[in-house]
Amino acid sequence: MNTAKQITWHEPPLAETDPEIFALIEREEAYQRDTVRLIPSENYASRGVLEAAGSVLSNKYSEGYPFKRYYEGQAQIDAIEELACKRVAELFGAEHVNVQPYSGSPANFAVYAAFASPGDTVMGMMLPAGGHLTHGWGVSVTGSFFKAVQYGVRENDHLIDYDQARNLAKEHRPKILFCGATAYPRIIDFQAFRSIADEVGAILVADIAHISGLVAAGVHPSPVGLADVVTSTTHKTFRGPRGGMIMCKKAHRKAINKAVFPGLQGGPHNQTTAAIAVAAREAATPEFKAYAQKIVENAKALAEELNARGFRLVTGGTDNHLMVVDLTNKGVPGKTAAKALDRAGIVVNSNTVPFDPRTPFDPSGIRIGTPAITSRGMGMGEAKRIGAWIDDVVTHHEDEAVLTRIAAEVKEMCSQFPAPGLPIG
Ligand code: DSN
Repeated sequence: MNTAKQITWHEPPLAETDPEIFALIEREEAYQRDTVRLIPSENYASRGVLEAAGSVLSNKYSEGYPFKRYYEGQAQIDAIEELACKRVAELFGAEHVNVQPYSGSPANFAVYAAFASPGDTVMGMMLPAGGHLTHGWGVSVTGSFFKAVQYGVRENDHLIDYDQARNLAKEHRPKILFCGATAYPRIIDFQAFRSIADEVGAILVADIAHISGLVAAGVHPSPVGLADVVTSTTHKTFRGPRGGMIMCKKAHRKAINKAVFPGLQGGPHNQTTAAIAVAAREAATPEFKAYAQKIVENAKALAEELNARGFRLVTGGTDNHLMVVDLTNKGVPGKTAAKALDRAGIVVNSNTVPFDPRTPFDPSGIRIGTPAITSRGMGMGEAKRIGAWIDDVVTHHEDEAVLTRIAAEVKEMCSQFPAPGLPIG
């Protein structure tokens, strides 16, 4: 671990004990340093977050909750978990917090375990409309263990079809109603979902994995206090470690805790818990608020640039950290474009667009987000430059000379914006 204090190790370093893995990590560092990372669910965690996540806390087993463990020797672990929960609760104004879910999917599974039984009806947004696998999509166990009803977006403007959601809820009366998305570029109306859930007596769950950093900073309306349960990963706009968390009303504390442990998981990943605490502290600062605002400004600037260059954006633009670009009019499939962009040092993921005639593995679009470039301090000027590069790559996706030239330009720009958490290379 690379800490500020001088450490003398009695063991040889990883570079000597496992040069293969060491070399791959070094290559990944260079990749993350020299490329423009636009996958909206990725980010750069701070050095502090990485130090906590790579710490000796990984050596501990701590089944249970603070001061009610099945293992001894928990003095530090209890204090760390309490601090993590307290910081997250204060940041979001949550009545109860559980930071033990291993990631976002386990957090969502815990909600099913707490409030539904196999065969019950549940409801969420369909994956091709921008929902998540765990919101009841067929290939997920949430779509096969439960009777999952799926709402989507409107055909004319690709905005969430709240009327359809209400009608389906009234018809099927789900026990759980999920809202939240992984590829939706607009503000989510949590109040509308609250009223739908109330009409049918459903538990309302808001999955804010993508936007939790924006919510913490007040840049996106918060569902905390409106939804019965709020789930999130901790590594996207929140800029923490790979992990998950659940916030809920006090009334649901017992059900949620029991579902996470012993319902679904064993011992929590204490190194992740500590790193979540570090991230929550960072997210409470004025700098983080400014960061979250800049994420959205940069996304809007990039969306404008792409619009001006004839790209078709789902819903026409963005209000948050991401956009989905339908490449049909450019005659380039999403996967082909994403691969060419990667060769040019611009990392995105291919993505289905609403009502996509193509397959999920070879869809019509790409998904682009600005959390990671904003963490490096890039601004609207860089966002617009990136838009121009994306246009060049899509137009010349088979021209390796163009891709190589752009990769060099990207690397040069990246060298001016050191990434948090990475050694200076
Ligand atoms: N985390 C999701 C994303 O990339 O948006 C997928 O589960």
